[in-house]
Amino acid sequence: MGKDTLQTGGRIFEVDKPVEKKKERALLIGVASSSRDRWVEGDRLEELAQLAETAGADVFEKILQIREEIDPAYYVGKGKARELAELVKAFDIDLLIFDAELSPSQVRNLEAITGVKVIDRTELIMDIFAQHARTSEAKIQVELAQLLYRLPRLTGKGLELSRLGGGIGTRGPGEKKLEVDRRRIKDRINFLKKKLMDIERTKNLQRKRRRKILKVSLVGYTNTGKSSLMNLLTSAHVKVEDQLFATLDATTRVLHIPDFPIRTVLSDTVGFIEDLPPGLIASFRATLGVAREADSLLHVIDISHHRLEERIKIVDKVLEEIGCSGKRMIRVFNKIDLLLDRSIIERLRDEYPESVYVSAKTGEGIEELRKTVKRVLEEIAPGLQKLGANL
Ligand SMILES: Nc1nc2c(ncn2[C@@H]2O[C@H](COP(=O)(O)OP(=O)(O)OP(=O)(O)O)[C@@H](O)[C@H]2O)c(=O)[nH]1
Ligand SMILES: [Mg+2]
Repeated sequence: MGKDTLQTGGRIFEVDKPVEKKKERALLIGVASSSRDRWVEGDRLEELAQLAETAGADVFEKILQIREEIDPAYYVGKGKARELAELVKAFDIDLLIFDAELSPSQVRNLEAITGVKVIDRTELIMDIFAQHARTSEAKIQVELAQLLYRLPRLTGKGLELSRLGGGIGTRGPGEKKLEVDRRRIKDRINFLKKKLMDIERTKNLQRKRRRKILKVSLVGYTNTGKSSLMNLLTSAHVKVEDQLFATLDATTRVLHIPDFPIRTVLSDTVGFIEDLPPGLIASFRATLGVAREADSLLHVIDISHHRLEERIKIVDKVLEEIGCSGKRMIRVFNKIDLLLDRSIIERLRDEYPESVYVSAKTGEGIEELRKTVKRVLEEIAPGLQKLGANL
């Protein structure tokens, strides 16, 4: 197989010549405001690459630019934009993904200069949600979030919501639907909102009927092992994938706790991520309702991730945003089988008194998790125990 090389901006790129093209080839671009920030942005680009792969792209290269101020016209500056155009041409790139929220004019200018589709982090996340949505509830929620994101990005000059080509960043509401005018999009938004309100009302009724049941909910960053733990702790068969946002629906199953008299259920929920688009959080209100209604939360954390403390903060913040702060929470540090050095566990135990260390893969620590859940439920349901015997 032949190689292509291209030198640009002091870097040499070498890649196999594309033989058969199936996936969209994506170039990822991030900007750090100082060289000190480059590590943080580097990590974010790493996550963006994972998101892009989950969406079905073939990540060609990640480009990190240090730039004190964002260019209002091109985000990265015109010189860099020209460089991107060169790369696009030389390497047959289909798609540019920016680790930012781009303004409509930045997208337009970048698409004009490079000739390919340009999307940002929010659109990429929404695309994954659109691809993974299975139930009608999830589909409605994603469509609503996408329309809410795109509506203010419409300009009056005939630029429709439809984008260059198809594929990543264009999924969700069909192209036809996107070409309708603002008025009809607003009508559609109102219609979807009403439908979601109906769903929420029905769910609230169901929950009221289940009031005498104790509810525990798994929450946490995406890909930390929530669904794996759900399957281990209950008889559920939730899809487990090494992908971001594999789960978009809340599954609820009976959680059997030995010698515990109150019926208890466990729910799996959609994962969180840094900069989760606010439209998505708002749209997923009904699905996230299970976390809001829970008596206790199991916050699942991937202990092998090098930025786990930041991720804990991100999840805590989202939980606050969706009205879950102040709930009794057990921190479940998962994937301990991946640790080379276990001394981190002692440090985390000091910092998080209510924490458990498990591996959904090997089963290590699961008994301790069950015991901790039982102890916490006994504490939050005093007196209910005697009552519960009759439930
Ligand atoms: N090594 C190891 N891998 C694990 C463990 N638990 C889960 N995984 C893997 O981590 C990946 C994500 O697991 P899931 O259970 O789908 O994670 P999730 O939190 O439900 O992810 P989303 O629904 O996408 O947010 C899968 O590839 C799992 O096989 C563990 O304890 N150890
Ligand atoms: Mg899951």
